[in-house]
Amino acid sequence: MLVGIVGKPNVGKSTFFSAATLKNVPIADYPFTTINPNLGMGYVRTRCVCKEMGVIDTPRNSVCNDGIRLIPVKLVDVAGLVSGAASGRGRGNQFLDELRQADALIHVVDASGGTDEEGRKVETGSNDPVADVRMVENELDLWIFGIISRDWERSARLAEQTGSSMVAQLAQRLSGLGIGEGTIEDTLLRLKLKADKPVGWNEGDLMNLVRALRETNKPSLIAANKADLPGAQERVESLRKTEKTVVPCAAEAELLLRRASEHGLIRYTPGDRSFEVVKDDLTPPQTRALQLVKEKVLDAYGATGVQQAIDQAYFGLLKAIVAYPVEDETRLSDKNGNVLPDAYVMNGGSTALDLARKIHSDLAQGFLYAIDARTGMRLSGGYTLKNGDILKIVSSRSAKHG
Ligand SMILES: Nc1nc2c(ncn2[C@@H]2O[C@H](COP(=O)(O)OP(=O)(O)O)[C@@H](O)[C@H]2O)c(=O)[nH]1
Ligand SMILES: [Mg+2]
Repeated sequence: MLVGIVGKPNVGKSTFFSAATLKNVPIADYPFTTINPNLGMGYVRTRCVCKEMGVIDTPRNSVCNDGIRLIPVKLVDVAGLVSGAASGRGRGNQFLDELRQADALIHVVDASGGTDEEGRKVETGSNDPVADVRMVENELDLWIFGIISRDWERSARLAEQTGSSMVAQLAQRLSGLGIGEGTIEDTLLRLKLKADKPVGWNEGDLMNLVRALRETNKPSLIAANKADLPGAQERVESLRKTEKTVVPCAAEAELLLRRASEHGLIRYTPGDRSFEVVKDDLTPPQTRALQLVKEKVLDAYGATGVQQAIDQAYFGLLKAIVAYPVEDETRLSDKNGNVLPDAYVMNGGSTALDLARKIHSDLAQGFLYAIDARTGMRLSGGYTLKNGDILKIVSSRSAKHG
């Protein structure tokens, strides 16, 4: 699973990405190093099962801070989108390539209204972020439209003449986006477009199809960033009138808190409502900066919003769940005695076999059954994982860990 950070230039995407991927808590087994500067690991934040199970855990692939589990997830900082990007303007084609791989989008807007449509700095409040949301969505739609509509009339006619469904052809065109036949069939049905009569579809029909496919394939939420600036609160409210999920956000504040925590000035777990100063000789500028974050962000909104946006993208939009594989189902440990060593973020609907596959292909190939550590019950490979499941995978082949 991969979440993309999108938006027009200068809204704070890179600041969001830097804050989200800054490691202010060390992880023992770090899952991957940066492949390119735009792709990195952030965390999702979830209540760990350690408290419920009454154990003190020793996480390896993730972190547990007093019962809060931070689990690495992938994020991609997509190049800024401007009007015309779909036809190659700006860094058009680059953003499309980065976007292709994303399963969901965090759409960052400038809630202070202080950047124009091209990302130039303007007077605070003079730009409407709702218009920016539409601009970016429109670019995404035009891009998908471009993929679908190429040589459309001829293909549609040919399909009707040969009596072949448009579903397969659309799926082929959209395979790069990972949109399969099932999604296309459902969407056509919902829009009452006949798959075997594509000649009758007009441009409006095609645009509706595109929009619906985008919403399914790239579900998104709005991170209303720069919420610390004057007037942002009003624009957060107006965004809430038109957008489904709006998370007020202050990426710069989150970056500051994570850095301060990394340097031992404060105690702060990403997503916390507050921080605690632990170093007693802060410089006056440090004290002032932290005080501002507290007043303008934490007290005003309850959090910086960066962690909340990521959690909402994974658990809300993508309906992800967390599973804890163990090798000893009574001690809840691995072979080396690490308790609840790993936590995996998985697609909603994943099975016990999917979990085995995620750990090691050998484990999946020799899959016999899984054991639910809570109940001791045996589960088959087709068992659908529930959030917080702790499972031992029993396999005829052993996986080599580490
Ligand atoms: N006040 C304020 N400024 C921010 C915030 N996040 C980013 N910025 C500033 O917005 C400008 C653009 O940020 P950047 O991350 O480079 O934007 P990008 O072009 O979307 O990647 C920079 O000057 C940041 O310091 C925020 O939460 N609050
Ligand atoms: Mg940037």
